[in-house]
Amino acid sequence: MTDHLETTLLAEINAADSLDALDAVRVKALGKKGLVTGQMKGLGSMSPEERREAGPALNQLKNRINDAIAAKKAVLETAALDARLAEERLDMTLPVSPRSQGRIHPISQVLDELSEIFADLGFAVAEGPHIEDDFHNFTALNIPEHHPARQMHDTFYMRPDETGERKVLRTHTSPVQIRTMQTQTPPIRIIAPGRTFRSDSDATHTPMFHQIEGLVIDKDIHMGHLKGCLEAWLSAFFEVEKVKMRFRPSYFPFTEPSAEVDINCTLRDGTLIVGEGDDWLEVMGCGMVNPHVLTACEVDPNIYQGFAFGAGLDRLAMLKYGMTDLRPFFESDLRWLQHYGFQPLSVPTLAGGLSS
Ligand code: 2NM
Repeated sequence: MTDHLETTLLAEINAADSLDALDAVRVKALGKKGLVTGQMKGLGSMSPEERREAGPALNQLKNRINDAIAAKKAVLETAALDARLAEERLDMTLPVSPRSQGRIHPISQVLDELSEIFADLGFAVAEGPHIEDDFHNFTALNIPEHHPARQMHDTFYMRPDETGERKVLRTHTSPVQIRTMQTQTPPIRIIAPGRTFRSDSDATHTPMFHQIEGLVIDKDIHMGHLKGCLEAWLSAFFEVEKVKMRFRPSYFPFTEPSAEVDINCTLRDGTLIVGEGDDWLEVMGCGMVNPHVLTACEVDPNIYQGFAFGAGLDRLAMLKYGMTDLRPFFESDLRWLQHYGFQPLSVPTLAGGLSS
């Protein structure tokens, strides 16, 4: 009886072709109303002698059925996994789905380009506070109180502090140069890029804008060095062999002599082309650092001279990349950024550095 049952069950286990079918056999044999379970229940009505013989035999049968089910289950699971692996193949040649990506703001882009160009020329990048004291923003730059140049700057003043001192939002990055001259000994070669503030607002002026200034202090520095330096970075920045420049005499309190610099350009089909044609475009101011400025920073003008220059970073970005309105630079409109911004990892955006 048991032998026949075992043979039948083992055959059914062996024939089970899915985990569900195998489970059905398990229930049929060992479930609450299963065949083996039923036989075990019958032990209760046997005589002790019969039970002593039938009990162990039934237990062993139950164990063998259990083992057979476990073995078959392992076989079926392996087969199921193999089938899934064969079916669910990844196609590595499929293109990845596009993900939206941020853009580099044109100001950041242009600053990166200029930092690289000036690094090639041996300049370090210097920074300083946006809220400045009167000395660093004006007095040290040879702009004394009641000097008309102070009115020129449309300064934002902070509320006076306990001592009555009125700090300002820096109107240019020149105070960074002052701080550098106060704390470092020449030779000095720095650029000072950053935010600046003037109470002014139209299509080409925003109350906050960006400047990049440069300063070189050393022995025997003259205007030839200034001219060579400007020619090198303007050519590299506008990506032309050699930019044609024009120096127009000008006035700044902090430089003497002072000049405004134009570059040669032309407008073709609405786009600006630098280095061709016979139009001129003003791009910056410059000059030899006024001895009064050196003295204010405790640099001896009998030993050291230097040149300085300043340009609008936003304006340089507009000229190079063709924006006509400055205001959207600071409106955080993602559509504008998608259009004028730069891909973080695209290769041809960084300046190629200086040729030759
Ligand atoms: C300009 C034009 C000319 C300038 C001068 C100095 C300093 F601190 F050395 F005196 N910093 N920046 C300078 C000179 C800035 O911007 C149009």
